[in-house]
Amino acid sequence: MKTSRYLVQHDYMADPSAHVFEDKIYIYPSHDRESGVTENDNGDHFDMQDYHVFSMDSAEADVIDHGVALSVKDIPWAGRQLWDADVAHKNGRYYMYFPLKDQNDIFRLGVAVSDRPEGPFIPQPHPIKGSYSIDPCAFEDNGEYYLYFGGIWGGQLQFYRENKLTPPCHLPHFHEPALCPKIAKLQDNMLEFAEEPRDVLVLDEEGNPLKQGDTERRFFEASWVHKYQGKYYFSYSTGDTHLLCYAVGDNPYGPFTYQGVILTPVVGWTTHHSIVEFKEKWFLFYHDAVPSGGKTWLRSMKMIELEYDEDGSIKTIKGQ
Ligand code: FUB
Repeated sequence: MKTSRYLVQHDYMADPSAHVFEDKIYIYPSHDRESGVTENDNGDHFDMQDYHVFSMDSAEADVIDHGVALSVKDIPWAGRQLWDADVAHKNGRYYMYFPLKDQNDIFRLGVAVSDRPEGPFIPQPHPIKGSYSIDPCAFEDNGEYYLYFGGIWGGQLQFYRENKLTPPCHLPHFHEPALCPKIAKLQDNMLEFAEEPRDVLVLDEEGNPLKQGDTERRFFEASWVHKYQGKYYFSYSTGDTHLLCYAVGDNPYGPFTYQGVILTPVVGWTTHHSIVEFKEKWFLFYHDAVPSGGKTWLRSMKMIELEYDEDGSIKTIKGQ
């Protein structure tokens, strides 16, 4: 059994998005803090104000904190709450995609640009046109870049139908198909969507979309995509049932067929991750709230080696 390790002792960091840039692992987490905001189902207590970037020369190395890379005070359209971000590299530039509530308290996705993987990242003046909800995940495939996003409850995905904000819009009923995460190809300049966001379908073993009432399998938030042995692995959190799951497909758009659990519940309400290959080993980056004594808004990031069975299925890791 592989063992996990905490990556940072001096601060609270969550939702780690890990990538290999310049032969190192770079980690882009959310920066948790004690804001004093009362805990609620909208996630108002996740009141983050900046991002730090971290790097590691090897999987065993100490983690270097490169300091603040982007701050809410520098984002012209900012309201509040910088949640889970991700970074893509193209032609020597680094693009950070981040969710943030605008001045009407609606989550939009922004992009900020740097010449270095550790930043600082300079935000664009406006959010990405047509973007909404949370948890952007940038994925490159054959020179094309895609952004996955979405999250229900506090992530506001349930406010939208066919990419339009149509409140009051509720979650589907128990027997109806669950709300889908979204995908949009990015334009060459990496700053805008090249198409209308499309649904990412997660299917059961019979080829039917997972239902809203299937709470141990349906999508909640935290999209991540990686490729293993020619297959596309879409992984995500089931939110209120606290599992990290995955589904497999043949191309970035899916559909993806549900396969199983990557990580059983951790201490803390949220679970959120990334998966990356580094020097021929695979790693799961995630978080839990053990060091803060279970305060779900004060999370600590961790990593553990991820293993596959011969048929490509991921071996389940125990969160506790
Ligand atoms: O960190 C704030 C939010 O909590 C993230 O955006 C969600 O995925 C959950 O981890």
